[in-house]
Amino acid sequence: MEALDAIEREVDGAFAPVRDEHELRATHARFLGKEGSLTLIMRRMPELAPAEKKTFGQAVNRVKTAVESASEAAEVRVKQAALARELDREPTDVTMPGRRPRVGRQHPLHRVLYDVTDIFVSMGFDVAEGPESDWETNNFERLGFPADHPALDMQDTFFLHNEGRPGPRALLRTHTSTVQIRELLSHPPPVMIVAPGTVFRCDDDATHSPMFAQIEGLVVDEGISLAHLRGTLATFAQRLFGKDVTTRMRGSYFPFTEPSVELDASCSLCGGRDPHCRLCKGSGWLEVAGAGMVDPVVLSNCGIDPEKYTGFAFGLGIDRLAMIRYQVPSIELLYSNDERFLRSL
Ligand code: FA5
Repeated sequence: MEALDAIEREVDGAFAPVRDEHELRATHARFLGKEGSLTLIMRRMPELAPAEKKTFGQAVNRVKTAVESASEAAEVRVKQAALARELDREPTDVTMPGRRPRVGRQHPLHRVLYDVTDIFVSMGFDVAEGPESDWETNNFERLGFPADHPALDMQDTFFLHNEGRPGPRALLRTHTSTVQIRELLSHPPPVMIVAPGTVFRCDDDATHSPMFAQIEGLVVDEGISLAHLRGTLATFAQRLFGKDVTTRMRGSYFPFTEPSVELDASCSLCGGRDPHCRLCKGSGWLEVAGAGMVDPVVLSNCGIDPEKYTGFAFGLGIDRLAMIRYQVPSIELLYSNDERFLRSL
């Protein structure tokens, strides 16, 4: 017990001069390390008679607590001193401006996609969705692409699991026109939907990306004519590009529309007046959509009577619209996620 008392008297004096973590650890070990004075005393516990053990145990605990609290107090002192030394070395200039947290915002493709969808919703369209992987039948056959028809080459396709396997082939959809089929199979007319989404083709150059976005439009009801298509797309173009924009239709070909057209909008930048315009390249027109009257074969393939119902459909390339709106020279920029570019739009 005397030895214990002696140790207790040593504790405060031992920790008082401690200046750094190394000294702190050494001083702590002097009492409680493997060969520490308190550890050595505790090892002698078994030599004591049972009656003495209790008093001795309590005394040991008291001294141990004294060591731990002196050690903790010294640790706080050491850390504060280290911080003070560091602040002395590199004084903090409290007048420096703070660092503004960077706030993200919508990707330009999403901005265009939401704006375009909003325009159609305000005209009364519902929004429909379909899966990005689909069956070949929904992507091609029911849309009137005959097997092995040259029109299939227009959309170089990523097939999923196929070669040599029986049964239907799956693919990454090459256009959002798959949603026309899914919609017509599941809803009787009248149908009036737009279907935005991601599509995939084996395509890669300044204006073509292997993954891009389209928005499909489909209206099927009694008495729908090409005039409805023209009016819808003309109104859309004016809402997106401005009131002064005019539209024109050119004859085209898609297996699932008859007649088929391409819709062009007059150039929103030069209005057709600048032969060197960087947007329309002097032609005065920008290609905006593929479209047409739904081919009666498509309606029959989906169990809808083509004698009773007619319809129109269109497909817009969202990436192209974004490139026109933000004057982006290469489609790759929309996918490479370079923050400097994205922040500039
Ligand atoms: C189609 O995909 C038809 N499904 C559109 C359609 C729908 C016609 C309904 C009639 C009725 P097309 O292959 O032309 O058509 O593509 C439509 C638009 O997608 C193009 O005008 C273009 O803007 C965009 N596009 C096509 N391929 C790419 C690509 N690789 N990268 C970026 N945009 C593309």
